[in-house]
Amino acid sequence: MGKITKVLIANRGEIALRIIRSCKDLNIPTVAVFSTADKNSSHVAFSDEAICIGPPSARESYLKIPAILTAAEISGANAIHPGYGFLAENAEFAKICQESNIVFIGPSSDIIGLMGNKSNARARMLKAGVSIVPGSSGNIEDELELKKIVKKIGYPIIIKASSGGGGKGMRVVKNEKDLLKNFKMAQSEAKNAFNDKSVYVEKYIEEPHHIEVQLLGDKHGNMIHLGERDCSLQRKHQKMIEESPSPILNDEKRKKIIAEAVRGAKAIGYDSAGTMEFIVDKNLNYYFMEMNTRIQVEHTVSEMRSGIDLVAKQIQFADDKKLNLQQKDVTLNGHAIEVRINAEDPLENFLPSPGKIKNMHLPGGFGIRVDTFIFPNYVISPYYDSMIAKLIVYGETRSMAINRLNRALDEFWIDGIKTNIFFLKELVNTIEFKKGNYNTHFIEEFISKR
Ligand code: MV4
Repeated sequence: MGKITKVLIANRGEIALRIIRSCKDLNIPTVAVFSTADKNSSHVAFSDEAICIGPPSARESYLKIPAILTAAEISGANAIHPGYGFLAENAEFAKICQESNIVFIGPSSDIIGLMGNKSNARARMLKAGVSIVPGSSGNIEDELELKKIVKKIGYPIIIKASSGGGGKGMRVVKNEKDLLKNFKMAQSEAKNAFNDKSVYVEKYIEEPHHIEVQLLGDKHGNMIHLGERDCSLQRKHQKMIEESPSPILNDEKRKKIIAEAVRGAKAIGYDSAGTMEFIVDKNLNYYFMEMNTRIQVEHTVSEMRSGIDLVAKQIQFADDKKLNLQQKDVTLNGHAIEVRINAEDPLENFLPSPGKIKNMHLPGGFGIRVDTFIFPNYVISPYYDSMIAKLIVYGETRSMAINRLNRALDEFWIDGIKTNIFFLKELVNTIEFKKGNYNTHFIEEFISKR
């Protein structure tokens, strides 16, 4: 029991620190890896050991598999947590870890590979009895097949890259005259971006909600869920606000979506923390879209409602430990909302705003959690993602959570760089947000009207 003796964190920023904290709670020593741009970063300061793995460019550091494996070998780490982004959903990396006798903290390489191909994931979920968006039963090979499918489901349709996901390489087609042109463009974009030209087709759902279910499975066949999150408030496929429970679901629909998510994950023997993503239309018809096989940015929302440390569970399950709770032991309390604080300028089309933080103040008090790696005099690097903090609030009710979110945003100040804090304040005080009356297009509409 307990083969994991030291964890290497193959990531940076807030999630690296988040993972270090759970390791400390579990009494597991940690090894940070860092690029030269991150030598003064919090994850380096708060890990037990730290190893420089390369220059600033992610390709030459956080994405460089040989450098990371060498760091594991030098430090004697026998497990790697990939966080999110970078190598988190790289099936090849998970496989190499396995072959090197290093525990990859996540699901097996095979599962990452299966769910990483969005068209195969669809087919697998259909087989498991999960409702999927009407569309092609696999990749679309030629124009004849394309026309047959479109005739069956009708316009509008969306063409997606099989190796894509998270919004990359998608094209919406509204009528016949644009069909072939878009099909060819989607194929060549997919080839360029993912080195795989395969695409598939779905009925395009207008004004949808993006609702996802948090799952937790161990290697002994046990699986629980921690409810859903509504992640519809996003801009250019970057989520900005996530909340749980979803303001649009009634208890009956919620139960059904969650039951399908659990069924789908059980069907593939899923054995880590994972998320089933659904798209939900105005009439609350819901369809499976993708499965994320990593810990997500917004996992904290579910932690806030359940009191369960998802990262600790991930580590324990990778270490073969059994889930020590049943679904009936999980209570999902009240309402939680997360907002992402980014170093960017909402008045300049959200242009990244790296630079030195002169001074800052973080909010606190009852019902507030801030996950961040920043501190006064820290220099935000231009090389990485612009997300610098997550603010998560809890309230007994949605309106209490929104009040508390306002209180916390008022206390949150960062001097020296531009951030989206004022934009978030405007957004959470719109009538639409307060009513829970929004969909995936809301932020773009809000921007064009302000
Ligand atoms: C869709 C969709 C409508 N219908 N699929 C966006 C993220 C990725 N997980 C899939 N996404 C979507 N898939 C069907 N069948 C709408 C989106 C979508 C979107 C699409 C185009 C432009 C902006 C969008 C914003 C949010 C969601």
